[in-house]
This record gives sequence, C-alpha cells and structure tokens, in this order.
Amino acid sequence: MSEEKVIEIKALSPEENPAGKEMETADSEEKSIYDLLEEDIMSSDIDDGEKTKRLSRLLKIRGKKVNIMLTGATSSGKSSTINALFHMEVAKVGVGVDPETTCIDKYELDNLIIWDTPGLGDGVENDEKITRDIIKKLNEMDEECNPLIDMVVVILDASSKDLGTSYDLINKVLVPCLGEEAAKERILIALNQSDIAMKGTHWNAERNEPDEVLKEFLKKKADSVHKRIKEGTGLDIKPICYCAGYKEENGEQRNPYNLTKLLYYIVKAIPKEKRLALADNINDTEDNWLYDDKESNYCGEVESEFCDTVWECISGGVDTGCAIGAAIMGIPGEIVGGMVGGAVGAIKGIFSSIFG
Ligand SMILES: Nc1nc2c(ncn2[C@@H]2O[C@H](COP(=O)(O)OP(=O)(O)OP(=O)(O)O)[C@@H](O)[C@H]2O)c(=O)[nH]1
Ligand SMILES: [Mg+2]
Repeated sequence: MSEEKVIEIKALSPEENPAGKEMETADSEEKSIYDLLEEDIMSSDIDDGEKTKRLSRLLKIRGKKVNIMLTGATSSGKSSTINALFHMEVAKVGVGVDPETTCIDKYELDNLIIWDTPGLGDGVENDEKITRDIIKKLNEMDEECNPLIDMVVVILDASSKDLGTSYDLINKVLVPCLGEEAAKERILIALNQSDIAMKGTHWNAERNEPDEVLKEFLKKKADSVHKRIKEGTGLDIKPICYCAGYKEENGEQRNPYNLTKLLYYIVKAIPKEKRLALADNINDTEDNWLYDDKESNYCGEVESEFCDTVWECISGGVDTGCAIGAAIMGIPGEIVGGMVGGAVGAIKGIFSSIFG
C-alpha cells in the first residue's frame, strides 16, 4: 500500500521561526493570478466576442492542477528546496541524523501539488518500500487519464562522493517507469548544496556564489552526473547546480543560489496550460532570487515563459509576427495590452513583486 499524507499548510509561529524571517503566508485578501487575468480581460479594449473567448479559455486552465514530485537521496535537500521555491515553509527540514520525511508527503497550494518523497539510502528495506511507492505514484493517472505527475525533480547532493543511490533511482526506476521520451522532458536533475561541494572552501559567502575553482569543480561534477545518466539510459539530461539555502546553527539564514535557474527549468518542463498554477505560489522572499550564475537573465526568462503561457493559452496565440516574450521587452504597453487583453500586465505585476 502506498502511504500518503496530506499536509495542512499553515504559516509557522514565531517560536517555530526563531530567525524572525518574515514568513510568506497566503493572504486570503490577495487576488489570485486567475482573478487578475479575468479583471484584465474584462477591462481591456477588445470586442465582447473576443472577451468571451478569452474568459472561457481562462476558465479552462483555471481548473488545471500541476503535480511535481521531488525525490533523491536522504538529506540531499528536497524539503529545503520546496520551502525555498514555494510560498510557505511547508516541508520539514532535517536537523538531526534521522531522515525527516518518512512517507510520500503531499502539499497542496491551490492548484500546485508537491509530492515530497522520503530520502533513499537509509536501509535496503526502507529503500525498497520508498521505491515501490514512487513507482506507484508515477503510474497514477489523473481524471483525464493522463499521468498524474507532471514532472520529477531529482535532488542530488553535490557535496557527496557517493551518488550511486541517485543513479540507481534515475537509471533503474524513474526512466524505465516514465519511458525514455517522457523522461527526457519530465525529469530535472538538480545538484544541491553546491556551497559545500568542496567542503565549504571556495564558496564566497559574501557574494553568495562559488569562486572560479568551485565553479570548475561544479561543472565537472555536473558533467560526470550527465555522463553516468547517459551511459545508464542514453538520455541527455544536464544537471543544474544550485543551493536551496539553509539556516545556520545560530539562526542566520544562508540565501539560495541559482534558485531562479532551477525555477526556470521547472517552468519550462511543465505543460503550458498548467503553468499558471505555479505563479501564485512562488516564494516571494526577494533574497531567494538574487544570486545566480548570470549565464542568462533567469528572472526575465521566467517572466517571459509566463507571458508566453498567457499569450498562447488565453489570447489564443494568434500570430502577430512577434513573440510576447520579446513584446514585453520593447513594445509599448498599449500594443501589448491590445494583443493579450492586458494580461501581461498582471503577470509582470506578480513577478516584479517576487523578483524585485
Ligand atoms: N550547506 C547547505 N545545506 C543545505 C542546503 N540545502 C539543504 N541543506 C541542509 O541539508 C540538511 C537536509 O535538508 P532537508 O531539506 O531536510 O533534506 P531532505 O532531502 O528533505 O531530507 P530527508 O527528507 O530526510 O530525506 C538540512 O540540515 C538542511 O539545512 C544547501 O543548499 N546548502
Ligand atoms: Mg525531507
């Protein structure tokens, strides 16, 4: 039998949150992305027929839920990653030696559903049971007879030399279970704890980023993981190095690194019609999104992905000869507003409050 627990989501009390860091709670007064889009469509300068079309498309995607599974070895940072990415501190982070997550936990944040699996690598019997539960979950179908789990994020510990458990999980469980084609699109591999990959040396704490030596080390580590998975499955999946961030013993919060990059790849792996389920639930602690490798403007890319989503799913994606991602960068608001019924304004508003 698959064990599954639905966790009631609530903000932590001040005692549970001793660092005093402001908690991000779902404000019932706050309007959802769906409400904002509806208002934008209603107030836009488009004819009534087009408004009706857009409102009915919005209604269709409003009911779509997205299911993301986080899995990986014990203490790799699955729960920390969920907390860093999404709106509330929902997943319990380990402080002692015992694995914290003991059966597949389900966190529901409106239309966003996160499945936090227990860590593998803590005893054969336990691993077998967890593996069975993961396989069962991956084979579950939703009410439309599509696979319930939209994507799987596999968290590896970049500071660990022994990634055998994770390779077995990817090569012998996840890829065979999803099938090669789907696995290519739906598995994301993330190397967490990049800050302590070289035992904490070469991490520039002030700038919250790796120095050149650690950058090179991480690149090699990612290449080696890539190679092992390619050898085992034939698939090309490039891992992302990041830090979920953590609380030091003295209560000081260490900020995440490359979390925006991770979010960007998560957004891209989720079917377009389900992406809006994420928008309302992204952690709006600005510090979580400040530090990355700057190989791309990830905040801009995430925003663009959402604008594309709105463009395609609500405005019908009529070809105007310019992608909406490009449109928001340079074309005056009235033109963009005319094209998508103001919806881009709602998206931009949400992301400027998250990313600052
Ligand atoms: N240095 C550092 N520590 C981290 C990072 N992410 C998580 N941790 C720490 O790693 C430990 C394990 O984190 P969890 O989030 O509980 O890991 P988990 O994978 O959910 O663990 P289980 O549920 O027990 O399998 C905790 O002490 C975290 O604070 C990171 O980016 N850097
Ligand atoms: Mg956990």
